[in-house]
Amino acid sequence: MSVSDNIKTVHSIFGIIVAIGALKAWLPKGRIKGDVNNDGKVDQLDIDLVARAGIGVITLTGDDFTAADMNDDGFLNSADLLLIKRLVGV
Ligand SMILES: [Ca+2]
Ligand SMILES: [Ca+2]
Repeated sequence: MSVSDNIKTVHSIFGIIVAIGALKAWLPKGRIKGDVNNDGKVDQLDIDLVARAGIGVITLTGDDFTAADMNDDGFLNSADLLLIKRLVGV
């Protein structure tokens, strides 16, 4: 592999990272990841919301969904519940 091939590889990897960054949903300024009910703190109430959304009892949309989707994979499930529980420390 030549130097120019290496540079091309680096460029394409960078391009993929930029593309992933563009697809990722970003929270508006001031909104905290995990703060699903938007009260300024991440606590048991937010854990309950993620748990209920994860089993389909409630539906989260927009920024609430983005705040709840702890691992940014576009789904709400037990992985997000685990991450928010870790964040809260329970
Ligand atoms: Ca909250
Ligand atoms: Ca998720």
